[in-house]
Amino acid sequence: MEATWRWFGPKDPIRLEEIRQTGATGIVTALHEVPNDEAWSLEAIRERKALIEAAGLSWSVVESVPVPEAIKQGRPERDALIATYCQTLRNLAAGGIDTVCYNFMPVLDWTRTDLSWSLPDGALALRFDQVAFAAFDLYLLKRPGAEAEYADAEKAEAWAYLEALDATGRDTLISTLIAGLPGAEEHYSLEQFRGVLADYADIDAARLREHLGYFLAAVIPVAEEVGIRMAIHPDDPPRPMLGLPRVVSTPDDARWLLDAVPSPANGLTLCTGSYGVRADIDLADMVRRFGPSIYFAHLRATRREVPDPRSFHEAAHLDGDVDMVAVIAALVAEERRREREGGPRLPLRPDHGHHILDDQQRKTAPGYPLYGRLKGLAELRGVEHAVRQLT
Ligand code: DNO
Repeated sequence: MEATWRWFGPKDPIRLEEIRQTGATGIVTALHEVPNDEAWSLEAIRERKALIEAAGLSWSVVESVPVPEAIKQGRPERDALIATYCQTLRNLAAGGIDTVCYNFMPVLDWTRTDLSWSLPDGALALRFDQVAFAAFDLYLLKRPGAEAEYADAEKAEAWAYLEALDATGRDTLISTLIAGLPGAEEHYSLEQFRGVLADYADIDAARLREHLGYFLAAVIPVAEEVGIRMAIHPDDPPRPMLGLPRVVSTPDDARWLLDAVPSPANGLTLCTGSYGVRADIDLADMVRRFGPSIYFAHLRATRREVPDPRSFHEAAHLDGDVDMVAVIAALVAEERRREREGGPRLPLRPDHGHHILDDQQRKTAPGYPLYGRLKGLAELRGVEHAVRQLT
């Protein structure tokens, strides 16, 4: 498998020369500076690729070509935006890039309530606290209809949580949830956020799935024609949020997606951190079931909390609820099949990492520190190495 590393472009405080020493050989990046409704030019793609190659690395995966909200909402302007999306895919293929990660989460990309939660050893982790989330939903966002979705005990707990926060704490919670985490290209104020939630008033899971199907029917044939593999990233967390539907949360959703437009260009990102939040998903089994359609892997672990398993924090890569050794063993088996039958190597990246050691002095994006990810990658590569040797 190809070890890769997410790099946010020339503005990333972690330099390509440093990434070269992590053990990664591939880069995962995007032209983050291009607005979501514009095509990426071939020239800009070539320029970014040359920069990466000058550092002795290769551009393995695009993460992400973002899907504009109007496409997710099925608005009339979606056809023009889908044409722009396809142009980006054509330009990426012409530039020599063949794997594209994307997601179809309405409004929000990945979501956490705390970006620097202290672990007993002093490492800082990302966390999703259901109580903080409810406090935001009920008393800061004041979402219409929210009151009816929570039990009285949950409301009381959320209220107590809110009361304990000062003004700065409340602002931090709001911006953590809606101002956009790295890689999420949409950023909202509370007012804008209420507006965009209202745009989804009539969009339930069935309609969102229709919009996803419409997008796939238009985009996958173009991707197939130019030789791009599309790898959809699952919802994070994998469940509906704030009254918004989500349709890429389970193995059944993945099956639906692959069957909607069967094509070698239509595939998955296996994110063990996102799918792994659900206790009902066996990730190694998912690899065995969907192996040939997995075009990219995000390896990361979360730990569900007690008493409410909807709360979780990001654990060390080998120390969460997911059986990472079993997942890597299944991925190695799939990789060997590809070696025999001639398929693309699987790019994987250590997804997220704790902020440890000097990470706590350097200003890197939440979840994307240097040493924390380096440690995660070293552990994952160690497991892969051992699995390969012993099986
Ligand atoms: C978070 C990332 C996501 C991911 C997108 C893919 O760390 O895994 O932002 O890049 O959902 O489109």
